[in-house]
Amino acid sequence: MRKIALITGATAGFGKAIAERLAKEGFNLIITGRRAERLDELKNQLEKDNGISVLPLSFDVRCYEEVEKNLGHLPSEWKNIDILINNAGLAVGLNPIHKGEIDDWERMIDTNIKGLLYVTRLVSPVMVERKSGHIINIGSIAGREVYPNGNVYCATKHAVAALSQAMRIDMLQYGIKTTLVAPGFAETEFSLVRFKGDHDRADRVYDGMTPLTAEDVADAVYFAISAPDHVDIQDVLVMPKAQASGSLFHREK
Ligand code: NDP
Ligand code: 8X3
Repeated sequence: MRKIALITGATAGFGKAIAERLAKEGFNLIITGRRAERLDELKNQLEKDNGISVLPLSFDVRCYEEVEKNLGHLPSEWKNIDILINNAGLAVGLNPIHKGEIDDWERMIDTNIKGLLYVTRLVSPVMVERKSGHIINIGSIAGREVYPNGNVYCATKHAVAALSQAMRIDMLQYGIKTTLVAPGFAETEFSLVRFKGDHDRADRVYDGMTPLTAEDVADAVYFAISAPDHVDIQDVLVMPKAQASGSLFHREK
C-alpha cells in the first residue's frame, strides 16, 4: 500500500518540489495551497507521470474554519497520513521594527505559526491513534539567527524551531518522528512575496551568488523521510555554499 504525505504550500517553491520528489518515490499525496488552479495542474501532472493518486485541497492555513473543513473530514482512504510536511509560509516586508507594517506582521504570524499549528492539530491525532507518523516542519536559518530587519519573520521561524522540539517531546511516546529542515537562501517565489511583487528587488537578493534550488530542499526533506524507521533526522540546516550565516554571503562581483 502506498504511503500518504500531506504537503502544505505545494503551489510553488519547496512544496511543489517536495510533491514532485515524493510522487517519484511512489507516495500518494494531499497537496494544499490557496491557488486552486495550480493545485489541479500539479495533480494532473503528478498522477499522469507517476501513477499515484493526488488529492488537491485549496484553503488558507490562516483560517481555522477552512482548515477544519478540509482536513477535519478527510475521506477514509486519505485519513491515514504517514507524513505531514508543514511548509506553507512566507516573509512579508523587510523593515526595522519601528517601521514595521502591522498587516505584514499579522500575515507572517498567522501563516507561519498559527497555520502550522492548525494543520498539525488536525493531522496529528490520527498519527497518535496509529502510533506512527513523521512531521516535517520547514524552518529557516532565520529560526536560528536574527538578521537586520528580519525581526518578525525571524521570530516566527524561531517559533517553528521551538514547536518542532515541542512536537518531538509530545510525540515521543507514540513513536512519531519530528524533523526540522532549516534552509538558507533559496530561489523560489519567496522574495517576490516578501517584496510584494517587486521583481527587481526580488532578483537582487541573489546577486552574485548561487542560492539553493527548491529541489535541493526537497532532497533534504527526502533524506529525513527515507531514514530507517528507528532513525529520526531531527534537525537539518541546509545552506548555499556562498552563505555562512543569516547575514554573511560571498558574492562574486
Ligand atoms: P514560495 O512563495 O515559493 O511558496 C510558498 C507556499 O506557501 C506557496 O505554495 C503558497 O501557496 C503557500 N502559502 C503561503 N501562504 C499561505 C496561506 N495563507 N495558506 C495556504 N498556503 C499558503 O516560498 P518557499 O517555497 O520558498 O517557502 C516555503 C517555506 O520555506 C516557507 O515556510 C518559507 O518561510 C520557508 N523558507 C524559505 C526560504 C527561501 O529562501 N526561499 C529559506 C528558508 C525557509 P498559495 O500562495 O497558493 O497559498
Ligand atoms: C528564508 C531565508 O535568510 O531570507 O527563510 O530568512 S532568509
